[in-house]
Amino acid sequence: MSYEVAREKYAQYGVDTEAAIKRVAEIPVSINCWQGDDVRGFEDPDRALSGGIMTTGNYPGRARTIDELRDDFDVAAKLIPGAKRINLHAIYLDNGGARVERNEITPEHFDSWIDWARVRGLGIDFNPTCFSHPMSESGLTLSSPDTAVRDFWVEHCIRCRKIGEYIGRKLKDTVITNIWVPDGSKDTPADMAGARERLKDSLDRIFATDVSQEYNKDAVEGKVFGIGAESFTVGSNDFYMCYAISRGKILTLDAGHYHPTEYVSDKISAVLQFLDEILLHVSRPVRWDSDHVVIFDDELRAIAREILRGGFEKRVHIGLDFFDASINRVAAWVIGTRSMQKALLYAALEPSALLRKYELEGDFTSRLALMEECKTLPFVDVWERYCEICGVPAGGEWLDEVRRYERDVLSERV
Ligand code: RNT
Ligand code: ZN
Repeated sequence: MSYEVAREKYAQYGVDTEAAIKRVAEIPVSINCWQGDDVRGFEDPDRALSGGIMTTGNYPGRARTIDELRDDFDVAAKLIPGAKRINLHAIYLDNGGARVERNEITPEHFDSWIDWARVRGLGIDFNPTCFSHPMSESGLTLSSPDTAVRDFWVEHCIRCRKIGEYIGRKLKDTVITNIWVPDGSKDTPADMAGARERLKDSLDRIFATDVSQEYNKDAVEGKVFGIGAESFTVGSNDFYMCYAISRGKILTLDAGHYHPTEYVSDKISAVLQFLDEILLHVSRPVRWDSDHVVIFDDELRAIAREILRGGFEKRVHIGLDFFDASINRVAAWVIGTRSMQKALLYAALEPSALLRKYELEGDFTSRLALMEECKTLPFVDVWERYCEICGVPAGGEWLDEVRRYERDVLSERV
């Protein structure tokens, strides 16, 4: 059998393929629900996406209801190996058809998600939605000079933390509630300090409410720019890095939120010297923060490698963040998440101990030689074995399932 041959080959470098599979199968990947419906949610799906982020494309079959989104997710999840969580945004509430304002959402609006997740053994993560709303139209939310606007979003975020806690308690799990706000400006601001002071103050107010850390952990996500907010981002990387360190919060690193020559893979081991935990938003920026579907590329492999080399699985939470409306959305979920899983397995199969030994000995020739040899080891056979153990299709035949679903279900959505 080809797997046995592969196992032998890896063993020659001191790598135990069975152990690698086991290790990776236990690392949860939080799948972003918003890939399924172009970040619309169910509060008011007709409302345009705003906040400087954008989906492009109009591939048919977008999920329009909570049931459709869940059905689509189920189809995708059956084709993805490994431990899964679902990452929800506040706008994905189950409002039973009634209009519920963001400063009025309650934990009960997520009861049906909890029941749904429980039977599937899925963990849930959560996010306040501080965009796509009249109160965010100015481009500023938590940093707005308008007290009413600020108060509105502070209340929303506090409620979201409580919802996170409620979900965690119900599922006997820890939810990560991640705050990202779109605040910034198209043109050069006159008072950056003022906006940042207001953001800091709003965040402090949000976190002043006591929420059980056992069931909910807070994360904060910065970025570099957004569409229509090219000149200034209030919650920049520096802002949130300092905020997270000084307040003991989880820092979220989104792969699309840095200058094009900066890499999240390089940041992981840096920030973990000072922070207990981080959350990743694994994404694929193409020329800008375009949120393309994640693929098995160099940076994805580097991110996974950095997590596994350091043994940081418990300290680095992996979340995905992409939204592509130009291809089959279920396939997008499968491609993106399988790619993440591939990268994790690929990283787990690295002969890290040997590489480190060469490095410490100053034998950079052997280090480079081994790194290059590893690239062509029979990874596919181990990957197929992993998929087989997880009971999901090993190769491209997963697409047949998605195509069948597209033909029978998605194409009927008009
Ligand atoms: C935006 C941030 C944020 C969003 C999601 C929808 O630039 O990356 O994480 O993509 O919350
Ligand atoms: Zn993100």
